[in-house]
Amino acid sequence: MRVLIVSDTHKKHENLITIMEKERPFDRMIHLGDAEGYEDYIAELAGCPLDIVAGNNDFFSELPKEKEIEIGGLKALITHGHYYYVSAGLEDIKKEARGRGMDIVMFGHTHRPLIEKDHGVVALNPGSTSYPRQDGHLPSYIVMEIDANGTPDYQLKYLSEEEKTKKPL
Ligand SMILES: [Mn+2]
Repeated sequence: MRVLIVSDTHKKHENLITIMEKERPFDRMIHLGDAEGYEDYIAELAGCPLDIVAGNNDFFSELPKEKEIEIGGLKALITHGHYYYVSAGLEDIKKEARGRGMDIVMFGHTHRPLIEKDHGVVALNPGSTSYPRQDGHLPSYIVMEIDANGTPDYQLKYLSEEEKTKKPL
């Protein structure tokens, strides 16, 4: 199974579309918030099951604040991250995930990608497809692949300078 994980699209979809075309086929997609009302549009683009949560900019959204999902036998907590103050550090969110017996916790909000394994919990942040804040400022995302034995692999990926949109965001 192949899962595309993105976050923080903020109403700009050019890079997201490029990422989807590059990474197809994928079986499932996860969006970690700040879709800003475009969740139905993004689900249509994805053309596969989409799990999506509300971000801090999703003011009038009926999306859930967080979800516990199962991916290929692994338990994952998905949430935007602001309720766990991820901009200040990952202690709270990792503690919450560990307390709930999660294998994986996925979040966004910081616009800085990260893959971190800590005491049995994998923390994933795909960064932002639209407004990257890490060094280099390339749009980022994560591809999770689970092989036939149920072993997960996580790849943090970036669009190149050539691939990213030239339109001013
Ligand atoms: Mn955001």
